[in-house]
Amino acid sequence: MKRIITFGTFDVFHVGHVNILERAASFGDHLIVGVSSDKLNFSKKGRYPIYNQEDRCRIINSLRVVNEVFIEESLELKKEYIKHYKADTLVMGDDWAGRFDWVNDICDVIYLPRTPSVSTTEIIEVVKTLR
Ligand code: C2G
Repeated sequence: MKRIITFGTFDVFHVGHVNILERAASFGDHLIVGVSSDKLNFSKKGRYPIYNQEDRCRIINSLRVVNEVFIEESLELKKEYIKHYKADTLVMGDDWAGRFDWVNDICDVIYLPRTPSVSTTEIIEVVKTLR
């Protein structure tokens, strides 16, 4: 039984998120998702997500390929989360390529190509122009 872990904000859920979660799930038998907290998002991006962390967790938890969800409070706690959830493999999109290699002494690290031409930021920009 192989356990996969991945992390993300997954704000304004879109098909790029579906793709990475389905591909992450295909590497093992059990997919655990760390959903970045509202506070963590504010500290990284200088704004709060559109959907709050409870709603983002509910959306991720409702997906067929996802087995477990928790709130990720800090990027530095990766190893603690990996150990706590007994993950064998960390999967991330390649916008994070190389950034989590420091956990590779306790699990495998795989970066998958991002889905082109879709992002939460772009969706927000497009919605802003509608009237
Ligand atoms: N993603 C993707 N294709 C897109 C958009 C996103 O494959 N077009 C992937 C990202 O690479 C990431 C996941 O979807 O693996 C979640 O993306 P975000 O919600 O943007 O996550 P982020 O804010 O980068 O948080 O601990 C890590 C972080 O908290 C990641």
